[in-house]
Amino acid sequence: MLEVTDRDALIVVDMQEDFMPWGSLPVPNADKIIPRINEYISLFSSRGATIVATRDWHPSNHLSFKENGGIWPRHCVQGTKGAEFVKGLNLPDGTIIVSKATEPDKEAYSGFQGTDLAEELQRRGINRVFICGVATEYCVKNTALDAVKLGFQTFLLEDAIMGVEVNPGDIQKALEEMRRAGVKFASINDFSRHLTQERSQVQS
Ligand code: VGL
Ligand code: ZN
Repeated sequence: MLEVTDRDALIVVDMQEDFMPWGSLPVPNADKIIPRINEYISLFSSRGATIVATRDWHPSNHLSFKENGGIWPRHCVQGTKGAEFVKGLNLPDGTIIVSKATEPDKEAYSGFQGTDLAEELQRRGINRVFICGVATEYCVKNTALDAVKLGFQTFLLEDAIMGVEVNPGDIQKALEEMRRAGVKFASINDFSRHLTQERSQVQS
């Protein structure tokens, strides 16, 4: 059983409109994980954990776009509707928003790359991070691998991630790479949610 404490952080990766099935860089079924992510957000909030939301936040001349020689359709351009956090995602007041890949000539798949996220978590005394969101093989994977390298005990919330699977097998490969690096896997039933208290309330 995992008990969430105030030394834990939940990192919600790139749950933005453009990565939804209706967006410009669709991640199939990305919208299906919104309810589960909201469950994690309320669980972690109720235990005083830190909530982080990363966002892909590109300038319109970003090198990752096909029109600029990159491999992706234009997505998550700073200030546009497509860059907004997806409607229905319940980010609480106090969520740390981390914008990444904000410079024209640099790609950054990890939420730790070119940001002050590591310092902010260390300042708060965080020792475990729990990662969910999209896309499994890109921003989720690179954020998790960096978290391990930085010394955080790192958990992948496997029931709250989705991948793009550009090539068949990409998601599976990414999961194996994370596991090999020392990332632990967890899902909602691994967490203690104080059912005893709920039961006693029903009985009384
Ligand atoms: C991502 C492709 C391009 C991601 C970001 O959030 O995983 N993927 N930019
Ligand atoms: Zn991007």
